[in-house]
Amino acid sequence: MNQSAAHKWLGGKRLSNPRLSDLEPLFEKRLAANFTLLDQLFQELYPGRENDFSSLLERLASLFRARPRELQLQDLQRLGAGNWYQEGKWVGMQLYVDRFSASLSGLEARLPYLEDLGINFLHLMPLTRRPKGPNDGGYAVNSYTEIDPRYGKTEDFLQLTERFREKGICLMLDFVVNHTSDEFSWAEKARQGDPKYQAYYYTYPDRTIPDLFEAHLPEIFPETAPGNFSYIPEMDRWVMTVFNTYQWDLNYSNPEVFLEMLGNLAALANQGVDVVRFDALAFLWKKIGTSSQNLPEAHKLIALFRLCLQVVAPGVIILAEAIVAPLEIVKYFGEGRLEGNECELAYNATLMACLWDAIATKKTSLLYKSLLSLPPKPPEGSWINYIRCHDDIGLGFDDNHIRQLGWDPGAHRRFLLDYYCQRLGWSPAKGAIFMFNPLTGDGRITGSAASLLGLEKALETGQADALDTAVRKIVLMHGIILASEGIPLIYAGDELAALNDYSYLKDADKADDSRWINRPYHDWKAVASLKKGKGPGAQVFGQIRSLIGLRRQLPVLGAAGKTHLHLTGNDHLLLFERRSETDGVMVIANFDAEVQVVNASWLARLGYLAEGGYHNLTDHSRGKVQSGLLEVPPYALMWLQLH
Ligand code: OTU
Repeated sequence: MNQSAAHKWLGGKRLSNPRLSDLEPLFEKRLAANFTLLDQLFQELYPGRENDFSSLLERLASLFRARPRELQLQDLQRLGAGNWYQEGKWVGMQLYVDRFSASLSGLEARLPYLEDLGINFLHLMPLTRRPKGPNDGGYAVNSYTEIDPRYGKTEDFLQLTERFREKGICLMLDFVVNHTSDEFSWAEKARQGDPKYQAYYYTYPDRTIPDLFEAHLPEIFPETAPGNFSYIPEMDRWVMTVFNTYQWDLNYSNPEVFLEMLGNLAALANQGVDVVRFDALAFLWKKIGTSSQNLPEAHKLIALFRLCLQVVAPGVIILAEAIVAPLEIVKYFGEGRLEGNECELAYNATLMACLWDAIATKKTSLLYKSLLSLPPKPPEGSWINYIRCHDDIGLGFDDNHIRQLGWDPGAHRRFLLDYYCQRLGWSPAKGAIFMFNPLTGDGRITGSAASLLGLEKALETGQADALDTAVRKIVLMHGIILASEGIPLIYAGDELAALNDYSYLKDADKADDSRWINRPYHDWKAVASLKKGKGPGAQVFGQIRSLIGLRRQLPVLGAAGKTHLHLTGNDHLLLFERRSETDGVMVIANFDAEVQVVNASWLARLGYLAEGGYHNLTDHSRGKVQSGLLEVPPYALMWLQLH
């Protein structure tokens, strides 16, 4: 930390916007506070590029000036309030605006629905311009800031973010930081032969370097985009395309790319975005001879973005979209000197994958093993807890854990794919397989929560007990994320038990991507009949809504409670406690089709039973304990409060 060093780099220049005169000293203060690490990381990533570092400092000054005053003030409030994202009040939903409400103004009209459900944190899927043909649901970007006309105008978006601020709704948007579309202006110029922009991507005149990379790179979309490079005839060069062929990987070894992308990030923040989801951030740095995922340089680069935001928009936080091995995920909160300087939020992909494992096996053994071996996250970091998102469900377990349970990792993964992807006649699940790779046997799972949990099949057969079981499983899964530490995030439609959407098969631009099966259009007819409805949709909605309400009433389920995982010896159950000094909730979930039992005297000793009876907050049921055992019905979710 060194004020005068920062001053020197700025050439002694002072900021001149008079409207911000009262905020002005903040820039230098913040820069000075972050200068040492910023300087170190920049020199390590870009040795000998002093001129680019001066450009970075100048850019930071202008980005600071460009931040709207209202947001500057919000930054100050948030800095004063501490870790605002760790307050217990947040309950999130993820949605595609076109599929939920047709447009941005339509979304404004639907806010009462979300408020009634208890949602105050929204992840809106990509909104900016994208190619007309296949565009990976907007993850191929033609612009980082211009709203795609299909959603409305930029003014509609700005108006919406203002409404969100009035109502206290937190807005999360994507920053597709790893790649642009092949129609992005830089890609266009590269294609026309401009060497400056060819150097914004990884482009090569022949296969020599691509082949060296390929020797160690896995394939992300092996069915539809095999390999990691695409030949572009117009420029007669190969370009790195790790995801789809129309998504060109940005070359962050070029400091100009970092500078430009920082501008795009700040512009996003300045539109009123509170949480920036760094898409595919594990892939940001490439190195021959490695898988080019989770490299130390990627962490440094993310920290560099974070430190720059710390100077220009410190109220804005970053979510790590790192759907990677359990031990790698937690590193995105920042380790060592990067602790507290990387991402504030990360997806709890380990919990997510293990919950699906528990449903299929009816056992919680792998869930416990994975959770117990997770390194603790730093106190500044928080999880986003979810049961599924717009993507596939990957089987992100540690093979060693599977082995330690006496199972064979290959066979276990095959079983899960078979169970969820309709290869076992007896399985209630109705999902689809995504990106099966015959070489490795790897594949991922797609499907809406309700269809994966048996509702679609139950409706087809009309069996009442199967219907009831599916509803219980949907509530069970949501009840766990709603009682977990961090921000729960529900996928829009799952609260209504939405089934798979097969309409994508008729759309040539989507038909080869089975993730569209789990991105249904919101069923407003079902919403309109909720009051009268007694069907599974209405049951699920009613119960999820009431669990959200309970979460709000019980501060211990929010920020106040620490988490204690309890091993009971019964491998069909998950038991965890949220505990503060004065309050506690014991969460009990039964993943089995039979009644399972918990030792009642142990529960009583901890304070979760009174006068020999229990009170389950989730359905207000009360009951007596018999023969010293608490009975947990099939697929039941219990929240017991400390007496
Ligand atoms: C992300 O996911 C997005 O969530 C996807 O919707 C995009 O298609 C993709 O990036 C490209 O922008 O491969 O199947 O962590 O799992 O980053 C999903 C690795 C994906 C990947 C993840 C990626």
